[in-house]
Amino acid sequence: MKRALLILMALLAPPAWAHSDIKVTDLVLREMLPGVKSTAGYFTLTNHSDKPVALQSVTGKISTRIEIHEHLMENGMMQMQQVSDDIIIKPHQQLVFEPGGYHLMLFKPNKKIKKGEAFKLVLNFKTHKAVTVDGKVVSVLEQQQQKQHKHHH
Ligand SMILES: [Cu+2]
Repeated sequence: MKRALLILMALLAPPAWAHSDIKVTDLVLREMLPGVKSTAGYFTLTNHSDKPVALQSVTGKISTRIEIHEHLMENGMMQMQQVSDDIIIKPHQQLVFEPGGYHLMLFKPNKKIKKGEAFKLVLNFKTHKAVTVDGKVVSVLEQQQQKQHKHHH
């Protein structure tokens, strides 16, 4: 009886984490390679709310130019292009930025991006307040291992 009541309460009451209905995990930037003026970033975004959200842009102190890119097959060749439309994430849907798909491109960062460094990025949405996310700079190898690890689950 008591247990059933608890479950009912859990279903009716708004969860304690209701304020953070957009969850962003695994934000990484790839370490910058010598002689290259840009680098890529990846993360996983989950929309736990009951409304769709529209990701408009990503900003941060680390660079004045951060773009959202996607990979497209064109004439049998993998091409990369900037995403101009908002990315809509439906309720309870996940959006994964990963190699070969959506990714962040960071141009001319304000400092050298070195492995192990921490940084913050801000995700700007159309109808939702901006979300600040902590990230970590990883080496190309670490980033590949992280991806493989994820795919095992
Ligand atoms: Cu790109």
